[in-house]
Amino acid sequence: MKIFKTALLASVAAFASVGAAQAQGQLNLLCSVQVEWCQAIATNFQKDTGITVNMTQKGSGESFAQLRAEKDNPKADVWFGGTGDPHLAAAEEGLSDTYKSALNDQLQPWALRQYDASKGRSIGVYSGAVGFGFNTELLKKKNLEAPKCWADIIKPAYKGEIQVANPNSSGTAYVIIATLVQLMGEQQAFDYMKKLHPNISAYARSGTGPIKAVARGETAVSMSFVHDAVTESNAGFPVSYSTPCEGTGFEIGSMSIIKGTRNVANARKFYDWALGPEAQKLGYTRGGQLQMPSNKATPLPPGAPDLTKMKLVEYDFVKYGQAAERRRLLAKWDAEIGSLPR
Ligand code: S7P
Repeated sequence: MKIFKTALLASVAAFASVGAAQAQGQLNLLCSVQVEWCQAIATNFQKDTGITVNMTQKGSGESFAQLRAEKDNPKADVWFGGTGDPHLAAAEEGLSDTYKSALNDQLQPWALRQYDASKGRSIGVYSGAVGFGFNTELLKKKNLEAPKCWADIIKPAYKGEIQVANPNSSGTAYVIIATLVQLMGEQQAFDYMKKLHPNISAYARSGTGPIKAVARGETAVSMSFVHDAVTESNAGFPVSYSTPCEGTGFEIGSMSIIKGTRNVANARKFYDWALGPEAQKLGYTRGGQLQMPSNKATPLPPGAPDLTKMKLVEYDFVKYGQAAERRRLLAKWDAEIGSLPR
């Protein structure tokens, strides 16, 4: 977890002379995208509005756990980013509040599906697909083919060569499990994960851990969001990606206002700002992130995976976002996969 007081950032110090005189209060932002993007939105929102942003960065699974723990005394005002399923579970558990932005009609239909599924307590801000990230140099050195299909990565040739996150702490890993269940059927998906287990060298804490391990050459293959593979490749690492030939799942990266926030007006201001076309460009232009933005007027970043060209499952966000379904699948994963000997 990283905590940032945006007022301390140099870029905001420059703004201080303009805006400090009309201080507009505070916003406590819980942010579940990569830290570069979190810092960019915190800095730019503060610059645009004069509202001081206190930003904490955590993955989606960990943010959800924090919100649950703080239910009676929430510290965060807005939760920005992270996979959609825990946002839906948070909505169902009464951890987030309803809000209808005037910008809803500028958004992609999938972003509004999240709004409808959460009964107005969450909205889609970006989307990204599940796939395989791989280190092209390491694969070559180990004489391994780049995986193309789910069927490939259970082959004995990949023994100990793959990393994925642990679904208890990672929203990304939960999306992967829900994808497999929807693609194969539940029992077949768990049988598949049992076959996959010997090929997994580590179940990482965060969803982006495995692709970073791929970039550093610590593992050959990751199960990840494929936009994160492009980010690593753009940073100069020998990383590429594929999306499974049988079809794959995707996230609706989401945003929610926290129930009981003491800064409701600032939370709503941030929510509207973050749905706007200019703010949505910051993920790529300032954060180097390559998700598909939810505002129709924001172009797909250059080189970003295009979900409209992929074979995607009909992801049932309502079912797999239900708190009870999430708990059930996680318990089953613990009992049948997480407990397997290593
Ligand atoms: O920003 C990259 C990204 O992959 O990280 C988000 C998410 O917080 C990952 O959380 P977990 O560590 O819980 O898996 C994704 O929504 C996003 O696309």
